[in-house]
Amino acid sequence: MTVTVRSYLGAEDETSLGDDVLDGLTRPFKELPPKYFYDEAGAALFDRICELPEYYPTRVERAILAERAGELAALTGAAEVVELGSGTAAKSRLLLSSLADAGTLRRYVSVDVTEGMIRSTGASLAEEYPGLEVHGIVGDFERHLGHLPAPAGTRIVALLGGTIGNFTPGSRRRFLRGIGQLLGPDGVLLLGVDLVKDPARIEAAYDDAAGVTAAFNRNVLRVVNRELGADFEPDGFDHVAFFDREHEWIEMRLRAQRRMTVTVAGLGLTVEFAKREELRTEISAKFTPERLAADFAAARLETVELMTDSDALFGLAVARQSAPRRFRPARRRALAAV
Ligand code: SAH
Ligand code: AVI
Repeated sequence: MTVTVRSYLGAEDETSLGDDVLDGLTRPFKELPPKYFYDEAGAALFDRICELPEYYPTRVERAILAERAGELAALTGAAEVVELGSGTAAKSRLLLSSLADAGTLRRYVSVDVTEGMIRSTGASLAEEYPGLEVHGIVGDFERHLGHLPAPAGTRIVALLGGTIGNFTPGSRRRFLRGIGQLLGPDGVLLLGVDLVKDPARIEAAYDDAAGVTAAFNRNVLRVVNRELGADFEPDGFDHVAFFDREHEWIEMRLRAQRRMTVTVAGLGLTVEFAKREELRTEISAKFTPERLAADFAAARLETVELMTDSDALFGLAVARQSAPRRFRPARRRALAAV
């Protein structure tokens, strides 16, 4: 059994948390990046979200994969799955099993900020798939993809769960462009995207009756308290989730119940919150096939197939690098004549 785990999170990441929090809390409209939700407690809360009746993305994406994983294995003949933001890899096992059955699977590479998850999932996968090489990277997929090992053969890069929706539009395209460069000539991107639908359905998924998403949202304040010596009172903030119809994304915010002064000792920072002032903690963009195609085009990718469920709730896109642009002699001649 070969499991290798490398961590690229270190002192500079505490600095990067500090910089992000300083930036976010001093903006005219306060915000914090969603990647800080996922300490061990946040990761456990996310797992509970995935089981909620209102949170359809996990269930539907799993069903699509269960139906189509065999086709994906046949289409790609992949030797390697590189999963970004892998979490517990619950759904990726469907893909790994199909590739193992097809006899092509050699290596699974996971990248996640949550170390415990990388270690425990890596150990379980190595046991479940005898002969599988497992390489775990504890790191930030926006900064550490340069540490991926060289490809072990045809690659599938998987970004599941709708995580791409947590990027703002410009960084989303930049990120997809970076992923394109990891694919090589034969590799594909497998991208889970939540689709635009009735806003009430989306809002319910982010504001569940049991209050698990609210606890997940407030957890980011606990992370900042612990890591940067802040004194946020998480229970002094209300969970807010609403669908922004113009941008077609859900926003999660935390709304101060009263006027508050928060100190972030590690940054020597004091922040004032007005009563009902909101702090944005996440956007989760929802896609149409057109938006996805435009993002892919901007990232020099093209859709091979967009697999969806019969209610078009969620999509699983297969994309590859677009063919390089052809040399156009006629246009060059015209330019030369000017
Ligand atoms: N892919 C899983 C988990 C999705 S939750 C699924 O589909 O269910 C998002 C995952 O991405 C979490 O495990 C979180 O720890 C990880 N994550 C979030 N931001 C990250 C970042 N910047 N770099 C690496 N991992 C990140
Ligand atoms: C990880 N990510 C895709 C989830 C989402 O749906 O945007 C995180 C989440 N936030 C609230 N519920 C789940």
